[in-house]
Amino acid sequence: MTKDTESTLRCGFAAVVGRPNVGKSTLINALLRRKVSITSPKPQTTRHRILGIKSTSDAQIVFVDTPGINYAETRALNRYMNRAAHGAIEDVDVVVFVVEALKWSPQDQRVEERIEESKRPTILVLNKVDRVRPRSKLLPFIDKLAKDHDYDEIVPVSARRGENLEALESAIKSRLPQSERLFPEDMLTDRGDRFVAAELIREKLILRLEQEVPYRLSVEIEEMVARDNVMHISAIIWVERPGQKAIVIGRKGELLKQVGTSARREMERLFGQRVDLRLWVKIKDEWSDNDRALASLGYLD
Ligand SMILES: Nc1nc2c(ncn2[C@@H]2O[C@H](COP(=O)(O)OP(=O)(O)OP(=O)(O)O)[C@@H](O)[C@H]2O)c(=O)[nH]1
Ligand SMILES: [Mg+2]
Repeated sequence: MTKDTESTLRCGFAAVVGRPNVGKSTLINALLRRKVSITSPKPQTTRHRILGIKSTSDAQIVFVDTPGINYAETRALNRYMNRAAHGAIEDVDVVVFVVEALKWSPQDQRVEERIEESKRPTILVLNKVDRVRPRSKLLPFIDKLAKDHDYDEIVPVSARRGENLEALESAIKSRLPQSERLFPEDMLTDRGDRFVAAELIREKLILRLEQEVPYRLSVEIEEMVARDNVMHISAIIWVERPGQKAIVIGRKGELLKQVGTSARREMERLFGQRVDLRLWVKIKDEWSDNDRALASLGYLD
């Protein structure tokens, strides 16, 4: 590539923010066509800031996935998650504010107020338009939002079906500064294999657990070593109470076994290697409301 084209590259950070469960992580995965962030039908799945890097011939968009902002929960873990999201808003070139099409809740309103304070260029994404029937209902919704707020652009999409993602990508790109690439062209995320492994286990757990249990567990990779062409991984699932431990293990260990099998299969695909996965469930009293326990489990600002 010549110097000339290098200097016309547009590169920068785009934070994807919104209340829990609107589809932020699904959207980033769809834009990258790779899974860099876990997703689930339950709110508060993402707990950290995670970079997803998209390099094309004329741009590099560094998407910042963020935990869903939630002002109702006040546990230490939740405060950590809100800080992670707020911090992302401050540091980026563009804010991609995600809501669900045809829904505008008081929670969305509060997130918007926070974004406004940052004075960053903001693109409003109306996600899940595949659920809107008839589609003509979208127009009045868009008109009203455009009238009441000051967005740089409003883009309806379906992250799940991959609809209208090109329009969103160009809206983001056009608001990035001209600069050299910020990361190597082949780099997809800032997160290493250990983080990815822990997140995949957590995703499989969230999918199978109900009520408060998904929110009271955390996964720690104890060991991850390649030996004889096999990746040996041993992980601890931390919960807060004996009752939660029993639920995670399941009758005759059935739930834990399913989680292990499904996480292992996905790791093998992702790492391109055989995986031997061992899971242990342990109790750490009230870890999710204890700053020191959080830090020791990797929830560090
Ligand atoms: N119908 C439909 N469902 C979607 C779409 N995008 C995401 N979802 C679903 O919405 C749910 C939440 O998706 P996530 O990507 O985990 O949402 P999130 O905003 O990252 O959630 P948190 O990390 O908890 O803040 C999942 O069940 C997704 O499959 C979409 O375009 N259409
Ligand atoms: Mg998420």
